[in-house]
Amino acid sequence: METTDIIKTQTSNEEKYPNNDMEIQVQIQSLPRAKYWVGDDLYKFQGFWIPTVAIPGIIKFQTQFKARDSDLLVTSFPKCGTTWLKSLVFMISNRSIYSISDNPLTKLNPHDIVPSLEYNVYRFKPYQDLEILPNPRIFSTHTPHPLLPSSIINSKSKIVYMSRNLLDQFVSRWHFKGRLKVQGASTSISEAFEMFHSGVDGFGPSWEHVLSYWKASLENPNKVLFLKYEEVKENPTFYVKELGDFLGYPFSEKEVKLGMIEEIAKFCSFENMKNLEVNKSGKRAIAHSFENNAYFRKGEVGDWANYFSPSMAKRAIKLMDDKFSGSGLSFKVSSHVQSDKKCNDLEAHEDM
Ligand code: PAP
Repeated sequence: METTDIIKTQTSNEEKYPNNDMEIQVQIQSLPRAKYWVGDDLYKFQGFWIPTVAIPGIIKFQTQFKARDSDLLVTSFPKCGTTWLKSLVFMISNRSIYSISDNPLTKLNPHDIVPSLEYNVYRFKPYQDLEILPNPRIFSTHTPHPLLPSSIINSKSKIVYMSRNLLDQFVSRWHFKGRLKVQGASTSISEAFEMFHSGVDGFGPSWEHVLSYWKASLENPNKVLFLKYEEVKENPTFYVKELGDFLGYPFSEKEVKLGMIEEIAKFCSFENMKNLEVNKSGKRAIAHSFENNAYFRKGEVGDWANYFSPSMAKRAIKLMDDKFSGSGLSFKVSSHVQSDKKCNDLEAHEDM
């Protein structure tokens, strides 16, 4: 089955069979609930705040997914670089099939090539027959690590996680919300920030999500590769090679000499992906209402500084420092200055 056929099936299923499984709906109604600033309400599901619409898909993912050892799983907290990681994983693992100039990413948005398990594969029914998909199957999920099905944990499938400093993540989500015509459009950035800061956040608390994959990567580095957006941005070729090794698609000497690593890094770069016609003017093949260009905004490190008040910035940096303290995890928050200096600058600014 070709990628385009899979999309056609999913698209028609989405229209014909909205997920209205009564048993799951009843289960959801008994969970703690919170209003959210990005669309539908959140429910506290197995310890995390999950958007209503994603819960049925996660439950079915947990109970029905049968992992293959060759499966590749793209994982992330929303707005941390999922789209980018999908392109990289797809290009690296399919480079023997497609040329750089004529590959499916030139015609489809990365989200339509690498489907989300909770939002696409298991959200609608009848479900896509995953058994007929060729190896390597590549899926994505925002599901926190502790909620992943045992089938994935017990298989030799590979998990790659893209993390990002949470200040840029928040700003990216803030803008994305503006692109979706969703409820909560009247929420101010400072109100949204309070929810982010309290941990009542889609798939959050964000830091719990990040830490869950961070710990899994430390415990099992051959199974979980933990990447940071800021580092991949700084040295994409290094990480293309690293991903090739980790995923089981190492680059041969010949490929290295031919510049294949650089070509893939360049193809998947923000500038190239944003300017592909499909991403400039197309709409999602699976979720029709989404314009592809909503996934390519600025692609920078440190854009939060254009939106945060000094006190928001101070609180967010402190939050990250507190939550990640002792874990060995830290993030670069700016392309110019380090976090300590940024904090000092902010303090000076606020004292004025
Ligand atoms: P998702 O969770 O909805 O899938 P995700 O792809 O994780 O979104 O995040 C989108 C962010 O990644 C955007 O960041 P920004 O709002 O700060 O600009 C988007 O611009 C950025 N992005 C998308 N593609 C790339 C890429 N190829 N390289 C770097 N950043 C990218």
